[in-house]
Amino acid sequence: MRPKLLAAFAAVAVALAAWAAPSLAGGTTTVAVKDNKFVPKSLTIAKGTTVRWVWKGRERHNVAVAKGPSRFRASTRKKGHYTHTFKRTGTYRLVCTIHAPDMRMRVTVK
Ligand SMILES: [Cu+2]
Repeated sequence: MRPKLLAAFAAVAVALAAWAAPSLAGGTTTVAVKDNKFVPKSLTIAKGTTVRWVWKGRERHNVAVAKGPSRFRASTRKKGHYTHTFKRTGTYRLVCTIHAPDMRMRVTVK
């Protein structure tokens, strides 16, 4: 393949990689814990990204993995925050066990 063509392909590959990975690995993404929903409800992150849940509502909530490649759980609280670094790829279905199934979110780790 000619060098110029190869460079063009490389540029496209870099652009596609940037598009497919909205957050940089090692970065932090914030999710608001509200009454009674997570905002945003769906996230796509790169492996190694930390998600920080920040309690914004007035009621008690928790965060628990209902289904996913690994399990973690934030205890029930009214305020404060909880962080988790996603080290395994896959789809995580999270719920607040008090308000499930309505209060749920999905995290896709690539
Ligand atoms: Cu809740």
